[in-house]
Amino acid sequence: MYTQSFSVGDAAPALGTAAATRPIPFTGEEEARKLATFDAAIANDGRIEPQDWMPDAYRKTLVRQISQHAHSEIVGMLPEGNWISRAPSLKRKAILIAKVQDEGGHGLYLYSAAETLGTSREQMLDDLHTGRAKYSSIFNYPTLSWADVGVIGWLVDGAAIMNQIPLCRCSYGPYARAMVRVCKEESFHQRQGYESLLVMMQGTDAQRAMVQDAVNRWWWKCLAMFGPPDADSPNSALGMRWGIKRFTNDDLRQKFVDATVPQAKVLGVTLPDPDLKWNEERGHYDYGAIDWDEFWQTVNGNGPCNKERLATRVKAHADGAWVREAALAHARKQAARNAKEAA
Ligand code: FAQ
Repeated sequence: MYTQSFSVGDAAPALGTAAATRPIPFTGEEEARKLATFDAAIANDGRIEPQDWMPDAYRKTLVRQISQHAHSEIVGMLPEGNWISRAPSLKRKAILIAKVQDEGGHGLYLYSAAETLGTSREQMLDDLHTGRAKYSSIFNYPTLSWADVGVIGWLVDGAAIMNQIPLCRCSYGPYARAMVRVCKEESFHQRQGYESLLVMMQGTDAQRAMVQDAVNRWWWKCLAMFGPPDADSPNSALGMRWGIKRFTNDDLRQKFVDATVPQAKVLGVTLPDPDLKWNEERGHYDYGAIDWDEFWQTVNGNGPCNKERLATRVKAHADGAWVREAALAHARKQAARNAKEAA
């Protein structure tokens, strides 16, 4: 998927090497020219590719956002993965396995996209495993019932799509291209969640109560997923100026609320917000206050499942060491065989 991005001339330093990431020692005039080319590409809604010059701060913000996004996809496999062995039918189990596998794939595309910026996967994983890197707050809450799996599909994937569709137009080519496929898959994830909830809502009173309970527990966490309010979002201004983000956190949150209220009506559930009402003047739904203290507690490592999630990822990485070693040994053997045959 990213091969065209790696298509740089022989003289260029290999991506991921110190030479690739070191700022080029421009003369003042050269630097101004490179910056003008970059600014013009952004202004014309063009794409920046890995081999193009880019300001260090642009590179840094992309590595931060894309790697956090990749970590979210990988950690995001855990809450739903918890239900694979307990899915209520073979059909639901097959769907859930496929969905969780898709999330793993999204993480891998995204790590590849971040690697094109000169940061190694080992570095990114180390940042995650040592708690230096963030991942989405939403994956630090427990999945207590089967209805949680449907609600994650409907609301968490729904929120993820709302945030990620504009990222298909992100100014950084490899990220934008990765997001096209991710969004197509997330859209299936959202629909399977909604469909599974529709079935439960046509079932028994106990099933309906289970769905309502799951909606009550996840609704506010999904609204917080879009990130802090615009006034408290330090990265938004530059992200918007550089065409990385196309909408602010609050704009995307509002779009999500507006799209979800009619879906909740069709489903027959109540969204747990007494202040949720249509505002004729604004042409949007008003909604109540989000608990930002709880959000920051969770982002800073003190949510209900943070420690468990991180410990699971660290263990999975350690348990997979032999696979990585075997793959490397196989690659070395193959390279030696190819070299021998070529000689
Ligand atoms: N959780 O200045 P802003 C998914 C941090 S994928 C944790 O507004 P920005 C698929 C933020 O990093 C879900 N931290 O930051 C799936 C920053 O900290 P830093 C993930 C958060 O970057 C579904 C600080 O707060 N999606 O769900 C959160 O401009 C189902 C200040 O914030 C993406 O990553 C949060 N919710 O905007 C998988 C999409 N929000 O880095 C499995 C790409 C904010 O300065 C099952 N990312 N923070 O230390 C983005 O669009 C942006 O990065 C935002 C944050 C919107 C998340």
